[in-house]
Amino acid sequence: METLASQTSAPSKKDFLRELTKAKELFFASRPTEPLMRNALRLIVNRVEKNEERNVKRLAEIVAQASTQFLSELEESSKKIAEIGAKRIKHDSVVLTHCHSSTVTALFKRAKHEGRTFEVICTETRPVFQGQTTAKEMLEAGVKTTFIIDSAARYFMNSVDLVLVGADAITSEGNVINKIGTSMVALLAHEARTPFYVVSELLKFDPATMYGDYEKIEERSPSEIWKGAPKELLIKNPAFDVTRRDFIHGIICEDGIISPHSITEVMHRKHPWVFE
Ligand code: RUB
Repeated sequence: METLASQTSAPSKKDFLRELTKAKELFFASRPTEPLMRNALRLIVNRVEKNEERNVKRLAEIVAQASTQFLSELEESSKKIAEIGAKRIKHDSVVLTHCHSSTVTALFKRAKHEGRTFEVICTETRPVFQGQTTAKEMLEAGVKTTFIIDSAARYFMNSVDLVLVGADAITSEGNVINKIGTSMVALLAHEARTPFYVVSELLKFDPATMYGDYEKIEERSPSEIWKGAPKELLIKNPAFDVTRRDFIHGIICEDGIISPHSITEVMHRKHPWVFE
């Protein structure tokens, strides 16, 4: 958006807004399960629309400012989340995580920095093994780490004190969309009575779900699962799944640890522009 804005030759604010909206729609279509990106674009277009300025060059500067502000607020949120969430990591505890979430690993690093001793169990996260990224990052941070196959999650769940996962999207009902397998881990945690928390910036909230839309689940290439599979074989590769709010103890976000039920209310208070 920033590049588009800096290179624009739009003669008027109306044309500039048309260009921005077109680009926004292209980005929206590029990744279906990405509300954070959509909220960033919403913020940028909203800032331009609301500004009294009519000069296109200055409006382009507003685009740049809004993007920088969005990114720095996101960084701030991640720090705040780590600060809040690290307190939930008890001494000598075992924490399981699924996939790779930079928000979750920042929280782990903060807990480690504060001197807590804990262990992390990472699921490998088939088909593309993002668990390896988590495992490497944790080892580099000096955290004792165990790597398991996804289907061993129940085997280990009884020795886990806490489950922390990231989020790709949060719906208006407080359900969470995250890497495929997350809802299975949540069910296991529920059955073993292990607290299950989602660690996420509020801006992963998808306002479209409020107005009836379902969060779309991105379907990735079958070759990620089996290269050279028999041609007649049907392979399905959904990248994400939905974890119902009933299985989520809380969402650890920059506003504190909130109930998934309160997400819409919190968003109305903190980021009312997402609903516009
Ligand atoms: C990554 C994934 C992560 C969330 C949150 O899946 O599901 O848990 O994106 O990550 P993929 P973060 O690798 O397929 O995108 O906290 O870094 O935003």
